[in-house]
Amino acid sequence: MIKKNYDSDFCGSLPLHQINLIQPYGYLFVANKSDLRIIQASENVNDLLGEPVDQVVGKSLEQFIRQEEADLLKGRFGSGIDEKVPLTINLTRSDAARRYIALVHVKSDYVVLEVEEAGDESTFLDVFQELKYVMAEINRAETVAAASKVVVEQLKKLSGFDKILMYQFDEQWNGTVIAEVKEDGMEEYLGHKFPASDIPKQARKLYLKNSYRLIPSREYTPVKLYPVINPVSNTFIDLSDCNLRAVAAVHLEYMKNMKIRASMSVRVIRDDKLWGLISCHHKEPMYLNYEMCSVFELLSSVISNKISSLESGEEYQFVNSLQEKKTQIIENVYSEKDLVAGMLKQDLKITDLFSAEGAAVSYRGSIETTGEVPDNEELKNLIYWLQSKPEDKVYHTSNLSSEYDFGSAFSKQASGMISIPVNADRGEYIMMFRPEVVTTVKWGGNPDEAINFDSNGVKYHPRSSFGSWQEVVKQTAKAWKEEEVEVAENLRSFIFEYSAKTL
Ligand code: BLA
Repeated sequence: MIKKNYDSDFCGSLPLHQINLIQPYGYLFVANKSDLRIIQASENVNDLLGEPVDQVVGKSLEQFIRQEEADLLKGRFGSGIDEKVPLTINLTRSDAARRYIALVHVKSDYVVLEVEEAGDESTFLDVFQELKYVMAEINRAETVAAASKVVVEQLKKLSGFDKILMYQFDEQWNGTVIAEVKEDGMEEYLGHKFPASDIPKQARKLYLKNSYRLIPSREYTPVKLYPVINPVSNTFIDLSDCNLRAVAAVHLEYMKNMKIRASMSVRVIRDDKLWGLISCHHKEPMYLNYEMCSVFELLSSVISNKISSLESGEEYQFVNSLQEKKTQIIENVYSEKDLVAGMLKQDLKITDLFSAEGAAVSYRGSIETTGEVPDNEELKNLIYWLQSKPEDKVYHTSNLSSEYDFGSAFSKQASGMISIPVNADRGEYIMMFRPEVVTTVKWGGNPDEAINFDSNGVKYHPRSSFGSWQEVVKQTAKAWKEEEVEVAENLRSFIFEYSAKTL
């Protein structure tokens, strides 16, 4: 078990939205909604407009864009859409051939525009056919692994990134690389786990607002905003949904340690929750124009839907088979007119319902068992211990010895336990056991060294190596699924009633 959790404690509390700086691959304007007067802008607007920022601020955006574009922009204000909407603009002051994309964020008091040079007009059409093919390939995949492999391979072809991987979060927000394509000589992360603090919770939360995060070069000079304080809100402007937002220093160092200069990560969402990320690496700086980022965005929603439907399908089948087995066991109890015989003595036993290797039923003064279970004395002591738990709730663990002091003695056959209280006062329980499965977890670098503080205790650094670091996990069984715990709860209600009727 890894010991430290920097996710919620330290890394998770770094404020990302108030960084007040942007990356230099675009320009930022904040303007009044009423007259489009610019109230704040990034200091690099000089490159775009040929006027220093202190002269640009105070003027109206209408002085720089065409009237029809200004009208279109104003038209967006009342739409009620709170997502950033792209708008193509042509700057009247610059080379007429250059088109720009403005990402418009309509806020209650002002509007924020992120401006980037537009790509070649044909870019999207060029990739369109390729995209249709990729979408068909993704949809044909029959497993999450296969769909992930297709998406990383195809995105690598389309974008030219040196490495693309699919990263899936677990319940503790650690993540595992489940698909990877890369150039030769780059470190392999396939099958490796990374601790939650590598992408701490506030960084993960931003993917619910933004479908991707692009860092074209870690060696950039951040651009300040002018004036520093937003004159309407009198605070730093909230940049959380801006693509251009500058990058947290710790992550830039992380990229350096991973030996990459550019990165992009794209969300995979399931049931409104971040399921995973498609992470792209490049050894050299790599800029993707807005059109290409949109391709990633589109494929992110295609793969998200595919993964959702594959997983829902699997869950549906699993729940169905659990329900069928549960019904059969209840029928067995009725036909046998005996709880113990119905659960343990038929072709389909309660161990089959819970994919357990052993079960013990302590009922009406005796303990009957099937399969691999602790010995009788051990079972009795375990029951005393269970009596200290809530009497009206199923208890389950996949690491009994970490919760029950004497559990190590029988962890071979019973590292996992799910127990249904029938009548706790009388020590009546139905217990299912799963054996120990020793596993080796390959981490991308030692997770206990995920963050290292300098001796002054103020400065900190991410780990410097991502080489395979193995953790051997013992005394742990295959985890109980949520659906299995629910079935155990259903069964508890049935047994409770059955037992009351047959007293
Ligand atoms: C951001 N960390 C990220 C991001 C990724 C990772 C994908 C999003 C930005 C990006 O796309 O580059 C991590 N990248 C990974 C992992 C893999 C990968 C795990 O490819 C797996 C192969 N990071 C640390 C520590 C802290 C930390 C110790 O290592 C905190 C103290 C923080 N990571 C951190 C922060 C961000 C981040 C704050 C957000 C950076 C930003 O958006 O400005």
